[in-house]
Amino acid sequence: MDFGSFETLTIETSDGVATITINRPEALNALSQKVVEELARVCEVLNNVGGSGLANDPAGAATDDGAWQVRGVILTGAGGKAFVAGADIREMTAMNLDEGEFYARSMHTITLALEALPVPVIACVDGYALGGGCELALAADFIYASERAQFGQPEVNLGLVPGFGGSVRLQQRVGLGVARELIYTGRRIDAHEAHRLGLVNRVLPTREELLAAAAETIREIATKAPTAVALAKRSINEATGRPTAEGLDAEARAFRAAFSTEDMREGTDAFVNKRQAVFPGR
Ligand code: DAK
Repeated sequence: MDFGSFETLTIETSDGVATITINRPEALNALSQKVVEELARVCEVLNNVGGSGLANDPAGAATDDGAWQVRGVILTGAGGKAFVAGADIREMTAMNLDEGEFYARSMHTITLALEALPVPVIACVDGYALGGGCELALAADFIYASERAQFGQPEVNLGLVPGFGGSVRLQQRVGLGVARELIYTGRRIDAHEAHRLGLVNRVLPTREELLAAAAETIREIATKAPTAVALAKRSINEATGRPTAEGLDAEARAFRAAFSTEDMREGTDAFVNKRQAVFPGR
């Protein structure tokens, strides 16, 4: 899988795990326009995982060999001090209204693109995840954190409000009351409080253990049917925030699509015949 070259990101793929590292440690990995543009490019490439058309129709996945060479994505920040310390405040002060809107829309596109990827994304937060950084982490499927992680939506300190989806996704993750308190106070919380609130799935002592735990989870997911995982992700995202009946409708459509996959035939046949399933990924 060819990602091209980047100024502000590094991408490594190993054993089905693609690790995207935002690499601007001198600015605590703040989301400059360049970072946003490069993240958009990576998402475009990753959207082809599983074969052409998979993201839109897992049941019609292409059959090319190695189509599922990436089974999950780790999103993290370089330098050990920050995941992402937010929007790039310096750049932002120079933006006019149109540029500000373009910046916000580009970031929205990225968070939606991460949610639309046919494989799970785990944000590995080691250090600060503030403002746009917390919002970027919230666009991942779930978050693992190191002991030194700190989360917050400090926009009110700058006379701003969350602009990259925090008003929507934070309340979905932690509930309305907690989201309101975090956004109105701009308060920072540590990894354990974030875990207690349901913002973070797991807390690991060190960066190495954090990344290893996320890779291990992706390898566990990689033993499952790729089309089923993709469809489950899609139906969960489609159901989020919708009335129950609409969520159930999304689930029923995903179930129907799963029924038309070879993965489903293989998985159910393997169970009935008491053998290990070998999923073709289509
Ligand atoms: N942007 C740019 N540079 C940043 C930065 C940021 N968000 N955060 C840190 N840096 C830079 C610092 O300026 C410093 O650079 P030098 O002075 O060395 O050149 C370097 O990173 C190291 O930072 P510090 O010296 O401040 O490090 P400390 O350990 O003392 O403090 C800190 C770490 C994370 C507590 C502190 O840096 C901090 O408070 N940073 C800002 C955190 C923050 O407020 N983040 C939220 C940003 S607001 C919009 C849509 C969305 C948004 C806005 C608009 N539209 C609709 C247009 C989103 C807004 C946000 O995310």
